[in-house]
Amino acid sequence: MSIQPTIATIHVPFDLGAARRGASQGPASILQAGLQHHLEDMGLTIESLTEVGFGGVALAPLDQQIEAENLNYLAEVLEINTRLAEVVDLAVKKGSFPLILGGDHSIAIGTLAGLAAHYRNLGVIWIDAHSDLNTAATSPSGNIHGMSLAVSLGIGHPSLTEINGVKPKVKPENIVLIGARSLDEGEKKLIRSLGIKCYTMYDIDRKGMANVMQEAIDYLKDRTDGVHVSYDVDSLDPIEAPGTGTTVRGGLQFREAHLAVEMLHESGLVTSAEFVEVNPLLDEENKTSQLAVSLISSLLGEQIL
Ligand code: HAR
Ligand code: MN
Ligand code: MN
Ligand code: MN
Repeated sequence: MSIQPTIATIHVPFDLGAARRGASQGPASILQAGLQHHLEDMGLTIESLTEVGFGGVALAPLDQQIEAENLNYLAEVLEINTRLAEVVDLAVKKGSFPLILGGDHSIAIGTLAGLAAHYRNLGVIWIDAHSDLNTAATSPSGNIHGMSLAVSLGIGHPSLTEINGVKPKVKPENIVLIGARSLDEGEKKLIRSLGIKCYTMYDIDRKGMANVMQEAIDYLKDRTDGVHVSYDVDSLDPIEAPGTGTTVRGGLQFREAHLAVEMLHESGLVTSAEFVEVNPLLDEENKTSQLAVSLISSLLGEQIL
């Protein structure tokens, strides 16, 4: 980002894609941890915040029911993501940098649906303990936050894969997974059969984060015309990020997590980002929300010196 665009902050207080409630309070908590001031101090222009939600504390059950097996809250996930796609699409049209705050990771469906029409080859860096490549057939839980990347590849319930028309939203060769350490059998098969680039925790241990990120950046820079960073905070070790619904031991350390986004900023490739799965109800003294603020700032160019 050589010319700093305006940041369009989009809040998505939604958690019905996840197993546990609370990620819906993620955006408010990240805001309370000082995001706005922090970004303003960095000299960034923040566009007035947009909220995509059901507006209200409790979610009124939708009238609409969709017949579907092992797809929890499909109607609600569809509704939120349809609306989110429109808001993201508008932000890109205005020339802003969309910064989406989740919410559980099912909202990546709407984010990518909103971005898709604007790029011929959108790159996606998916930083996550999981790959979110399940389908209703392979998911052990039926929770759609574990399926959002598959949906964006065009694999999943048609109501979801068809949001905003364009399908698929992203091509397998334009995706890089970083931090994976909890993959279901069906997901492993899909990663292998589609040849998706995947840096597991093993790879990060062996090569070091600096090498992994350099490889990821070199891989994406010639083949993509924009890069979206989808940052699931459960990629971090639970010691650093306890406030998230599906923690997995053996994750990214604080500096590894920051180095990844610092290098992404430096690459100049990043055109949008989302930070998801912050669950303040499970957090310890707002540690995870503060971490999110710090990671977002680094991705947007905050430097140590
Ligand atoms: N793979 C498991 C499932 O599909 C767990 C998904 C976990 N949640 C996330 N995704 N936070 O990144 O149910
Ligand atoms: Mn700071
Ligand atoms: Mn995820
Ligand atoms: Mn995850």
